Amino acid sequence: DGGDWPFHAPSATYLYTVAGRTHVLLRAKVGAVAKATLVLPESEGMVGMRRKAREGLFEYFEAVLPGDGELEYSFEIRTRKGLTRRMGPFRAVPYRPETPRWIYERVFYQIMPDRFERGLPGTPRGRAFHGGDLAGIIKRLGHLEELGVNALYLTPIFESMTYHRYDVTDYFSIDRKLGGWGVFRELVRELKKRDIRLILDGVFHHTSFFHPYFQDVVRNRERSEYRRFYRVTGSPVVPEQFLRVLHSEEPWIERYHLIKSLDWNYESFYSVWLMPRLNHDSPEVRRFIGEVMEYWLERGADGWRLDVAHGVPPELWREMRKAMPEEVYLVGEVMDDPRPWVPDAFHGTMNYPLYELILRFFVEGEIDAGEFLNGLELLSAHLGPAEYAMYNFLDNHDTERFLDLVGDRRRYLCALAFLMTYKGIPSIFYGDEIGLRGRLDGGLSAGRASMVWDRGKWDTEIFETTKRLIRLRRRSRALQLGEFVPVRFQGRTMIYERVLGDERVRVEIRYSMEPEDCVFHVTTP
Ligand code: ARE
Repeated sequence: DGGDWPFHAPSATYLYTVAGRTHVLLRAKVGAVAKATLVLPESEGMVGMRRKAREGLFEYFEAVLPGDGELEYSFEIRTRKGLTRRMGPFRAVPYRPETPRWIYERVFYQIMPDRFERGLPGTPRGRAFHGGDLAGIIKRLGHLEELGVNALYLTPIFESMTYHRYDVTDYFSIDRKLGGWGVFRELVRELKKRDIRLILDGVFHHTSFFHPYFQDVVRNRERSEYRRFYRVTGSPVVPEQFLRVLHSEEPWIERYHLIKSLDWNYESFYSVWLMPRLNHDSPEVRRFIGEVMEYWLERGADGWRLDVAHGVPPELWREMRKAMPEEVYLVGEVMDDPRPWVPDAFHGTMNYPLYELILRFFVEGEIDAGEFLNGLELLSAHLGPAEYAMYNFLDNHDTERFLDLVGDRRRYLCALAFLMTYKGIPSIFYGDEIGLRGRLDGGLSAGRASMVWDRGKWDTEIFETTKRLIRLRRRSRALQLGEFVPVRFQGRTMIYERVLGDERVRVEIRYSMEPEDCVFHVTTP
């Protein structure tokens, strides 16, 4: 019956190339296909397809071939009921993602500047502001070099009122508290000298309430030339009482919380009044975003991490992408299904689906290696070629520290070994490399403790192992771009290889739920 025949089309999802090889995929109803074979022109023969992953009703089959040119092929399908049929022929040029070539050899380091290091004397220090700045980063570039990372992701650095700076008041200037434009220029120079690439955090879902455009809307309402920049939902934009509290003598943090319980008439990020949402349908807003992005690319940034990207229509990002040079790395902060966003709106997204799998396998121990593998392969089938450009992490400024979650140093290092030997661009959140711990009460800012510079307080085993894994990653093209070949995934053991041409790297990771009982080996047979 018709439902037993699988589906294939020569589109990006089912036919693409990476690093000189071609991936061919088929989707079938679970259990319907007994055997799938890729049939190539006579001289090249037949290739058995591997059952890659399953999801609900469907499963995927895959064959990987050397070469990346035009392909002529068909499939031979044997159904569970013993029927055999040819599908095809197809003749197509595999989809080739346009990705900046420099990203593959990179390991990212993420810094939240306020929490890293003070370089300028005299910056005020409190519970919110810890006083880190860009001069502090320059001062510690030696640390980045020693660690071996060669790309940097900075959370926002533009003028704003909070320590995290996700409420931007001026997109064209570097926050004075961070050292301003002069120090930024020096940072860019120092990074270039060391071949460390830089991506910035672009907050274009919302601005600060105190951005001059929104202030103009609050003051002039319908008469404001910026009224179409935001999503005002009624009148007045903010009620009298809101303004009274705002302009009262109370300390800023008191006013911030008092206003929370009032009403206002504009859309905002998660109902945070400080962050009014931009109107992304407006051509002026689109032009503005494009201008800001270009401005900092011209001044030394190599790419953008785009905040709340999933809260902005994908066409806007596609438009931006088209206007940017090919070498600009674009990463969207997308927490759920990445499929609407890659590979055409962004090169990659922050890999939350992978993070979730890692948590379930390494932290909760709730899935076994077999289920973990199925999750990986399913994600791989969804991402296609974009999986090599995803921004992979064990934690970041929005999560708890992985070490706190897993509570076990050995298992932390095993998870790190996995991250460094898997497909996608690995990253380290500042402090992870020294075993920095966060607060254990959870919440959004649990992992944002200040970096510790007293070496006596570092976890040297974590530091040395992190360095070793980064070195391994950077030296091996197979780890960066190789095919992922599962060898054994059973219980809490996984063995896989990464293969690129003649280079073959074998990774073995085993753990039990007993404390400090995890080992990994990375070998080149
Ligand atoms: C602050 C406090 C919070 C408090 C909040 C509201 O830290 O404890 O609840 O205020 O008063 C930035 C700051 C945050 C700040 C926030 C609001 O870094 O510290 O929170 O601004 O002022 C969702 C979004 C996702 C977003 C996360 C945080 O979908 O896009 O929430 N991530 C980005 C940045 C953040 C940044 C912002 C957005 C705002 O990376 O750092 O916050 O510019 C589930 C949901 C997700 C949700 C997630 C929250 O998984 O499915 O949608 O993500 O929980 O972790």
